[in-house]
Amino acid sequence: MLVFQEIAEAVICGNAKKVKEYAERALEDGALPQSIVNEGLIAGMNVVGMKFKNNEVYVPEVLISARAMHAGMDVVKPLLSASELQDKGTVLIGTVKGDLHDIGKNLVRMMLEGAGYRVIDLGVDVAPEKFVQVVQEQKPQVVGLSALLTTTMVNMRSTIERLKSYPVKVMIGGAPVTQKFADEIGADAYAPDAASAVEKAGQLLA
Ligand code: B1M
Repeated sequence: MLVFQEIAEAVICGNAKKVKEYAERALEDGALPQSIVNEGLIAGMNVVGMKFKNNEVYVPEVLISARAMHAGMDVVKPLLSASELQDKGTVLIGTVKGDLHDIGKNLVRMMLEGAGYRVIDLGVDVAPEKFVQVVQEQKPQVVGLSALLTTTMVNMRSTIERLKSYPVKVMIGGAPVTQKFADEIGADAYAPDAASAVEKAGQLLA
């Protein structure tokens, strides 16, 4: 359907008004809400993710595209059943204790949402006990930890230790984090950027 391509292109351009308009038109024309999400909104965000990974676009453009994607989600969300929304799995995400940086974490959240995951975002300065509490309550399949300070990376280790007895996979990321560090602390995955985080989440949930 041509309108899916138009939705995707409007997401890529970050045009929230057009995304909303095209999503409404698609519904009027009989398109399925899930198809609007998959073939329009997510398809558009996938392109943005690849461009971000290849340094063809930068943080502001990704944020603007994510906002446009959310404008489309607002149109279709009431029509999607809870099961459809949660189809791809749930990711619990937060910046670890002592750390207030959230720009990168928010990008990861938006890219995951754009790829069709349900994301529970605990915000910043999240204590290991809080992650455990929400894992018990919400039963996500993946927990994502972000840290931007070398001094707070240690809290990734303590969070992973506390999550060991739960059936969740842990993905970590943030500027000072490396694959070597992830291996050392027993993380299941490391992602250097938001687009890779989507890929890694897919692998962890496969
Ligand atoms: Co801060 N800060 N900061 N800071 N800050 C850094 C990180 C720093 C490198 C600056 C520097 O000195 N050059 C330095 C850390 C040094 C170190 O630890 N070695 C630093 C410092 C020291 C501090 C304070 C201690 C400063 C002070 O008060 N003396 C203080 C600490 C506060 C605290 O957290 N307790 C502080 C405060 C702040 C602000 C509040 C002013 C602000 C944060 C605002 C906010 O986030 N809402 C801020 C900012 C903006 C930065 C810099 C400039 C930019 C960080 C950023 O947003 N990058 C940063 C310097 C820099 O990096 N150039 C710096 C853009 C973002 C898109 O990238 O977060 O790396 P990033 O996310 C990427 C990937 O890392 C990855 O995907 C993202 C998208 O590609 N990723 C994941 C991130 N999380 C992931 C999770 C995943 C997977 C991938 O899976 C779950």
